[in-house]
Amino acid sequence: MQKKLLTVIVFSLFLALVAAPAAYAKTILKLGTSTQPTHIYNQAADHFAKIVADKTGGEIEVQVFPAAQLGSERDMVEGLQLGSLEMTLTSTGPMGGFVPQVKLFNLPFLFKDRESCYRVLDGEIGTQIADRFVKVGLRSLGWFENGFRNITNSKRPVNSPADMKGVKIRVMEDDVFILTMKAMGASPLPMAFGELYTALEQKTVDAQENPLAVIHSSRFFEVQKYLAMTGHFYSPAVLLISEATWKNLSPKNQKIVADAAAQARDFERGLSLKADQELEAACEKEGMIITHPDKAPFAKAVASVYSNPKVIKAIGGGNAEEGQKLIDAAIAAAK
Ligand code: EAX
Repeated sequence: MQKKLLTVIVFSLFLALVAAPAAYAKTILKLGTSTQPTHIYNQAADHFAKIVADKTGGEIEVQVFPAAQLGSERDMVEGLQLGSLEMTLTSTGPMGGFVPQVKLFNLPFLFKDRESCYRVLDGEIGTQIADRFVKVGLRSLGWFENGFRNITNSKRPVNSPADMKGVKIRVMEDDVFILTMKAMGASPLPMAFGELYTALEQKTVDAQENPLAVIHSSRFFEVQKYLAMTGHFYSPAVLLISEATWKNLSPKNQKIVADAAAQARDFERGLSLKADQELEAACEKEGMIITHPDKAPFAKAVASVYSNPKVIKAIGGGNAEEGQKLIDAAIAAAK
């Protein structure tokens, strides 16, 4: 009898140690994005998921939900704060509403080239701004890339700011984007990305601006005839994890997740560069008429955004002096 009891206890212990972890310890991290499945965000998210699965032996499963299935970029970031979503890869479009200093990166023509972007984002300025996410329940796992944004429209070829006059253009939901397009002479309308294709199709707006990787994967060439390579904004993306989720990971898994994110970031930046090299021709093949305007008149037209007191104060999180310091530091580092 005693022997039988012992066997039962030993067997139960065995089950608890061996079977239970496999059945109960699996962590699922849902990761949402706004863009189409073929877009570089989702290729990078899949890459990240694979590394995490391999390195944790399947203990952590990252599930990717593209195409705003889980809501707009803003909704998803809020989801991370509320605990209804674990991860998102988003543009800075909505991020100024959570950490105002992020608006710094929304300034037009701030960066010269990719080197200059990475120097600022991966250096002191980008790191200090990313560190602010923790206070609002979010944790940055690195600055990814959306890319240099170009203007598409259904009206006319754009060669100078004069061609943008009165053009109704959808912008991301941040006042820096709105003010920039106004300074260019256009009529901006802030709108979530998920509504954009239909808005272009139904002519609610004439124009939009996005990197080639977004324009091509979202098939905007079906509803927009003209593409102008203005590169007026550099749009970073950020991989975010809910701070509550992060805290629940073991130190070992935190390291795996952070390392996988760093690898995915480099992978994604590579895809973004490749997209810029290849997708102009691909858009042309789809029937778009492409122009390469001189950027100087555009930069001149939007220079007033940098001296706008509202913008300076907003970038400083309500403190104009702080904002000006950040802008000056970014300009110097981006040179
Ligand atoms: O983050 O809203 C936008 O135009 C963004 O560039 C897009 O959703 C990718």
